[in-house]
Amino acid sequence: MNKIEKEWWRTATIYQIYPKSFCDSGNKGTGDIKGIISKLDYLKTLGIDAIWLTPIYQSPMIDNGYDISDYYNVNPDFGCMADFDLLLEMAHQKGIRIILDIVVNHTSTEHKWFQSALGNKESEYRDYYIWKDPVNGQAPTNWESKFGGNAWELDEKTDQYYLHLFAKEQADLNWENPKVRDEVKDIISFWAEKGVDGFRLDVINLISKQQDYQNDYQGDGRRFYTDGPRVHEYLREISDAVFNKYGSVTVGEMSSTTLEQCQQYSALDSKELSMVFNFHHLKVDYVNGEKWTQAPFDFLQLKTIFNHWQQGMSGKGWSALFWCNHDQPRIVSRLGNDQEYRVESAKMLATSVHMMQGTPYVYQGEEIGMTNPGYTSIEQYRDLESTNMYEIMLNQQGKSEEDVLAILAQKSRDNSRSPVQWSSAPHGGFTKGIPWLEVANNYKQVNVQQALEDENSVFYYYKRLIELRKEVEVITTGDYTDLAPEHSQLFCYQRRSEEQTLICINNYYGEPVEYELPMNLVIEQGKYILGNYPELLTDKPQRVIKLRPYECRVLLIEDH
Ligand code: TEU
Repeated sequence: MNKIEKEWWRTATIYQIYPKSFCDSGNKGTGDIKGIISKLDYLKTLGIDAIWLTPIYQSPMIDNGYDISDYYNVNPDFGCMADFDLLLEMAHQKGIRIILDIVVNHTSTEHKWFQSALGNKESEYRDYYIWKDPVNGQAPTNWESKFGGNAWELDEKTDQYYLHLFAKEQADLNWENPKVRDEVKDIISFWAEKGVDGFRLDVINLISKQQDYQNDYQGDGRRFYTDGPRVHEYLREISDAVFNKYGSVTVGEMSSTTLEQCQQYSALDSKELSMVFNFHHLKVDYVNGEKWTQAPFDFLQLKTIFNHWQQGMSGKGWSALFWCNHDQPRIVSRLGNDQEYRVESAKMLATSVHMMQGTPYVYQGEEIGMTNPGYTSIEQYRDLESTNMYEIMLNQQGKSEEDVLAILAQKSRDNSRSPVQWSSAPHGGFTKGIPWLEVANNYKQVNVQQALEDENSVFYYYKRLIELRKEVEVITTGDYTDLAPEHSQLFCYQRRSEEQTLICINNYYGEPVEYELPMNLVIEQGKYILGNYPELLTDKPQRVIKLRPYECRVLLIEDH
């Protein structure tokens, strides 16, 4: 595995910023680039190696920037190009790399290409998008948009539909058209030339659609465009032309994908991408794969998925390790205990993925154990997916408003988009104005200022996780074995390399539990290198361990 030592991102930790909710330098009520610049020293203290910025480009913000109308200019809500250039320069001065979000499965319908193509079959940009004639007076296929409703919208002037896998304001690009692929290369090259260090590729495994556009009588249509027929060809083309030319680190967001596909996307020869996000572990609280439901999470399924991917990607591909992002609820509320055991369970959940092989991503606020905001009325929500689904669940599925609001409080993407809580000042110190989205009501207790003043805070625990990845080689190169796959509350796995054995033990529940370490482990040579009940670190490891509620421990055995 000597290739692993070579690339910086194999031992790095990447921090995700959703600019709209990160820090407002003024009183607009929305975050901006100047606000990010003001927090670079905080991020340096945390010890992260790179920042992934979600889209900062010009956009009507229907989908908060994932609907891009101009790839070459900064959204004035966030600032100007000079602000970005300053952020890039100052981040680099502090040894922090910058990764930008590239959304090229679709553009905004406000983009000049789409505006030219709409209502005009002769436009030079018509074939940049996917247009189909009606079938029996209806949409060309029965595919569903991921935000609810049909995935096609009629252009009445030309009596053709255009495809939109997401909102109708997000028109899918036609990657079959080489001019589209050339435009994408130009966009990425523009930002790479400025010194951007890498790119996160939004739903990049959806760009190649099966060209027969048939109805789906078994599902919502995703099987006809997910990991499609030419996706690897397209990625190799872009990689050769741009990513490998600039040495960019790349991470692909893979929607509904498979292990085999991800082994290919992130193969160690980097012909396509450096690494991939997959979401299988974040569907264990879905009922029959349906997100908009309420259910306790399936713990055994979670461990099975982790085992499948850790063992499957070992020596073949490279995973982005994460719990949180701007689309997912806060993990401490979702799988932990955001009340009595908020600190312990936040640390335990972090440990259980940060000791795995891959590159960990920390989402803004996760490092201080931020929780879901607990909204109680639809007026508090801003995300179009959530407001669409509110209407659908209420008016098409017949659910009660009480049930719908309970589901939104658990699953809405706004759960992760409430502003970062910097201090106990009004609105958590996020803005001097009125925030675009309400701050969680626990900001006086849960905030960065409090965390920095508490040596046992979640913040300093994340800082230690980030350091350990650089200090302990087995975390990066070791194999993976689940030591208790059937255990109903313990997630306990082993990482092993030639010189080191690491045991990561996590109690996922609020009840105490005993665990006996396998006899073949020479624990006399071991020492605890991390734990979320601080006093244990001086303990001498015992064969039988008594774990307290949400307790985790990391045991390292140096095999000399
Ligand atoms: O997300 C794609 C994706 O898979 C999620 O949108 C998921 O389908 C959705 O959250 C429903 O659970 C990416 C971006 O991360 C997301 O913010 C964008 O809305 C989406 O693509 C469209 O660009």
